[in-house]
Amino acid sequence: VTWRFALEEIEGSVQHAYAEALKERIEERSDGRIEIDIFPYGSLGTSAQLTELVRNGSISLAFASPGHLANTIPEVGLFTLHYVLPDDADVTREILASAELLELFESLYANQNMKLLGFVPEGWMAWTANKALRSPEDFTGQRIRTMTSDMAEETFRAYGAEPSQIPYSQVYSDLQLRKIDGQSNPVFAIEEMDFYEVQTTMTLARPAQFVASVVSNLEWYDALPENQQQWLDNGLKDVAQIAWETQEELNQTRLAQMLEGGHMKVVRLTDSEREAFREASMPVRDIYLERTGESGQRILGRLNQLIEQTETRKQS
Ligand code: 6CS
Repeated sequence: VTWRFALEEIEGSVQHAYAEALKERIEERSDGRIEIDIFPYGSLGTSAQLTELVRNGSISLAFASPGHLANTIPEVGLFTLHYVLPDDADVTREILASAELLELFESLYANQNMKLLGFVPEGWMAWTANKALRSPEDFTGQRIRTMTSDMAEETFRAYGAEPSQIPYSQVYSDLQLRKIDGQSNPVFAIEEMDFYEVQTTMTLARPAQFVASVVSNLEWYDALPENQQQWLDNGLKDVAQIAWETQEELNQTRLAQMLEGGHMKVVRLTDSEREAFREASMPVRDIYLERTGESGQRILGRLNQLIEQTETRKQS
């Protein structure tokens, strides 16, 4: 049998490394009875289209980034909020890998005919533009590209920007043609999508991790023979760690590459500069809660508990 796995990123990306690692494990464990066919970004469609293909069963597995998925599942808009997850990368990694967090979202995905298989952090979001973005005021009037959901726009609107939703594949040309002034993505992606060629400045504000989710078609997953389901579940656990290490490495080496190339100015925000953004982003939590009601309240509350528990455990 062949499992089709569709990516929202091109070859050489974090998602690609994840898919390759999963493919290797599953093909090995199944003694070649299962083959995984990987479709890098561009071969099948935009993120929103990939989600449709999973939901209708045309493909078995796909990445679905919350920034694109939040119109379908408002609660995942959580991951578009800024300064919600802790600064400590280890705490964030643990929380995103925890069964407790997955459980909070499982039924929301299931209602859309998807099985939520995991959350994959891909590194800190960085902002690029043709100027430094040191304060919310610097965003005034900036046309900022966001992922394709209404929730993804809200934080940038709170900063005073003019956000617009654009598919990933269109970002480079829109920057080049100056239809937009800036965008937000992890460092590795800014390098591999060549955004640095058409932007002068990258601002490192560490506002949020880029978080993707891995999904499958729900009926497909439920119909898998038990041993295949186990290979998949175990494979996913193994590759979580690999994905984490890959993103760390890619984000570091590609930052160094872009710095060496002298393509962009890189600005790192101080703690007090970050604090101003944190404050400006707070009202967006109310917008999230308005759109998600009790369900979002439960998720945000439980997330804060998980953060506290994990931080206390780490300290002791
Ligand atoms: O900005 C985006 O749309 C995309 N960015 C990354 C790093 N992965 C997938 C997502 O669709």
